[in-house]
Amino acid sequence: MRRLLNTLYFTSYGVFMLQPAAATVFVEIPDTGNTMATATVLPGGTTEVLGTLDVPGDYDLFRFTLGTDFTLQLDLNGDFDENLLLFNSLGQGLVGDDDGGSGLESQIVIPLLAGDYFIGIGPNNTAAFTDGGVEFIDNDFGILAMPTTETLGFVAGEGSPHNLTDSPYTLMFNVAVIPEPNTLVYLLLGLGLIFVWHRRTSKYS
Ligand SMILES: [Ca+2]
Ligand SMILES: [Ca+2]
Ligand SMILES: [Ca+2]
Ligand SMILES: [Ca+2]
Repeated sequence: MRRLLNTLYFTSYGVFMLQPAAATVFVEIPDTGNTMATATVLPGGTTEVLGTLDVPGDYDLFRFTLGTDFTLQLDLNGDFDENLLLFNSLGQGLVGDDDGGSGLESQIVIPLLAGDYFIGIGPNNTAAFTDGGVEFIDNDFGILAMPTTETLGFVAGEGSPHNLTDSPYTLMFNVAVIPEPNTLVYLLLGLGLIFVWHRRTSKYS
């Protein structure tokens, strides 16, 4: 069944709500760091981040708070081959995505518990490294069954740093609304009864 997507926002208390109005945009000025310690904390209410890979070797890390359990959808669009990485509050890897969206764009859809998370952004071959420089998750990993045991030190390129300049991107937060299994059963049951009723009335009319 097609998932219904609604934009959401998290309030100043860090609680995500279904969004009734326009997007709340955060602009990455100045450049956010690529380490847990230097990651920009997104303000409550942010639904969209407008960022830039300004100079060669610019990788971006953001921190945000999820106030309620949600199946979150992250979409990263730009004019380069986007990569997206997601970490829990400890900096352990949860997801790496390269081209999960349209074309080369990145998309992550994952059920998350309330808490703090980090999002890493870069072009193709972006990966996460421990403080000691050991790579533990990259853009091609997909959703992990369990968080990695390693802890994030920084995000960077797997090989040589990228050579992009002035490359803007948009990161969007959405909630994937998936019907409860019970709701689906009742819906199908209802459709079945309507079908039977229709056949009966057709037969006797
Ligand atoms: Ca940047
Ligand atoms: Ca940066
Ligand atoms: Ca990509
Ligand atoms: Ca890749």
